[in-house]
Amino acid sequence: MTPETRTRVLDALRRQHVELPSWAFGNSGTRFKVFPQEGVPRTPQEKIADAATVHRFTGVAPSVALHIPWDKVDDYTALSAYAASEGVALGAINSNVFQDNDYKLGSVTNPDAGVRRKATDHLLECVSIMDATGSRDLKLWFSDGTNYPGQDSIRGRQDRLAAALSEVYDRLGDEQRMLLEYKLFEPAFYTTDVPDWGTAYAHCVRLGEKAQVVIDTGHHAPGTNIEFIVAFLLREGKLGAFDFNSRFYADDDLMVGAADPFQLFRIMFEIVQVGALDPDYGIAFMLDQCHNIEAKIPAVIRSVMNVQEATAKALLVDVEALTSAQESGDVLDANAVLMDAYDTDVRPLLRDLREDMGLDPEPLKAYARSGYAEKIRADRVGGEQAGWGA
Ligand code: PSV
Ligand code: MN
Ligand code: MN
Repeated sequence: MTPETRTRVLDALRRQHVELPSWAFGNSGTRFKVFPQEGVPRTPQEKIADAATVHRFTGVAPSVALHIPWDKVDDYTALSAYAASEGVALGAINSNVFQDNDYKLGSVTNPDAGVRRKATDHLLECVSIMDATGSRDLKLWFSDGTNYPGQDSIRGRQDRLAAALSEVYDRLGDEQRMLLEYKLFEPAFYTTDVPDWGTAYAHCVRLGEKAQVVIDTGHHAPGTNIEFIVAFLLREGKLGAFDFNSRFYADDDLMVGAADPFQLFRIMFEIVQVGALDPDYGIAFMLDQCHNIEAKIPAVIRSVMNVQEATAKALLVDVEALTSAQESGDVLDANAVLMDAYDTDVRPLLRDLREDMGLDPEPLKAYARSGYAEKIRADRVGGEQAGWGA
């Protein structure tokens, strides 16, 4: 690696931002069992404190996304000030129109106008919360869909979705954005109203430039080429954010980079090629994970490190050599250039980066030594521990 390459790569990595989800710190599980862990946060403030701890050890996770109402408080301005006092900012506001009994047949696409009104009002309330927290992004995911052919009109539901999105879009401030997340299936099993990037993209194009698509890496059919979607949306200026996680089967929400580090590298390569890693480009790189059996804070630290490793490898691709191999039609050489970068052990480089940033080069070991885990275990007794959904 030339000194120039090293400087370029380190500079880019120093500026990288990964946003943490508040819900990753709460108890979670499957529909079969939630295994509670000791020391788990009881309040939004404690979730923020845990996220800030991850930032203290990694240096690249300076914001935390909230989920409403899981992180409901009376005073969001005060919550924002609390986050700042812990050294982090509040990031995307995730709406939740999937956990009320009213939403059995859908939220904004429900055949009942009253339910649609309630769901849309929640989304509008989330924009008011963004006004108070200073958040830029409203993240929308709809569990809406149907289970049986004939259950409802596919076209009618698209019309209802478009109407709700447009009402919320009109409420956005100049600096605010709407991020629309798609998901192939679950909880609906026959049709999902926003099942894929094409549907999300089409709604966002109609809405306008403040609407962009979220790619949750776990929300595709097996074998889907996610980096193609990344490249396409980047080209159209419609990629707003990622929900990073990894999966072996469906929406597994495992640690990003655990199941398929090569896929993460390929995604990050599409990002770095157009300079979209820089926070000023406007893409939010968030995690959306649930740590069901592993310790939560170390799992989030590990995830951030996995994103950094994939990014470092992507930044190391010799683009000149790659372009020349591509232009001369040398398929094997082009592939070899990419694989050379992927096969590089970037861990020493990342250790140097952390030392440069005044951090311990080994975040997981430093966290284990810090005593934070013991402290939260001792402190957080009594009260109700937060869980996925509480
Ligand atoms: C849905 O599966 C999803 O990915 C959405 O982003 C939700 O807001 C999130 O999970 C909750 O974990
Ligand atoms: Mn998600
Ligand atoms: Mn998901």
